[in-house]
Amino acid sequence: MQATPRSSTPVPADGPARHRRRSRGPLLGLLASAAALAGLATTLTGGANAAENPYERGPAPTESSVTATRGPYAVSQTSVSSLSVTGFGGGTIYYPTSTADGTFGAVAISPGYTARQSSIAWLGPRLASQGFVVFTIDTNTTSDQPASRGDQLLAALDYLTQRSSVRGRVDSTRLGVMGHSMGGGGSLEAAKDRPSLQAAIPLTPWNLDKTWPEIQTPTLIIGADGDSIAPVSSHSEPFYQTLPSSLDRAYLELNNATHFTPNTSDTTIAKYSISWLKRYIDNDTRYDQFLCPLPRPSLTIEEYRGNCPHTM
Ligand code: 9J3
Ligand code: ZN
Repeated sequence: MQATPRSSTPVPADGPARHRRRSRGPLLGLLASAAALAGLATTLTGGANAAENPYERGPAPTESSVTATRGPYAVSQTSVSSLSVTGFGGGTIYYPTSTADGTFGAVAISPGYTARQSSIAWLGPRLASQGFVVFTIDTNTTSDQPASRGDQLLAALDYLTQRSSVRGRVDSTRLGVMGHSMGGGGSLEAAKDRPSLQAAIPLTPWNLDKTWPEIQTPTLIIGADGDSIAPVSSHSEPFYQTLPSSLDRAYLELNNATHFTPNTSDTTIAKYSISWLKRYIDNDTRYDQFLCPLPRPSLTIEEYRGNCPHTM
């Protein structure tokens, strides 16, 4: 559904704190010059520009790289048995095979009511190949409600960072949540309960709670124009509209889509999910080009509301 777009909020004129400069002594100056040269070298070779942003991973993005079925990282996967964990139902961890680029941010993803991890499995390799550790989970029971799914997403992130076989590959300070339907409702619950989360992406979310003013995590809500199970007018739209207006937030309504569009490979979901996770989990401003100016309606986008990114 269309509504009058709200104006975007500009970045403060003094810029983010870590970009401010102050005078320094000769030794620090020398180190800074060396860092600048290293930054130049990595820029020229297309590598991660660690001097500018220590969380940046992978080459500079293009329209083609964010819409591709696979990103630059080869992906491995490992199964987590429900018998080996508590607080959620096990799952599959997809992660970049190489350890050469250090740790990665991570995202846990919950399926919806009656569904299992297979229903959201396409997102595992799709997102991990862009440079994230991705944990697609099963819930304890397929009828668990959104608040429980939120708790389970957080239990899965705790398992991932503290006990999993890939814990050494994960930066435990850079975590996000996603989910489909009641799992999307669960991702809102998780963000409400744990404001240290860096990104949330509910996919055609369903929840009886219609108001989310407590959320402090940058949130991209993806709805579907033809959703008759979680209609956007009573789910995604009020969820988005009740997020704090000061928050980095967006509402993407898929055109010609249904409640189950997030259950199969979808280029629009992938493009904006990758951009959101990169921008807010990795602080990677190279992805601002896909989020700002706000996407216009198109064959795949019914409408888009939100602000240009300003969180650092
Ligand atoms: O996870 C979902 O697909 C939630 C939609 C639903 O069936 O809610 C009715 C209780
Ligand atoms: Zn509420």
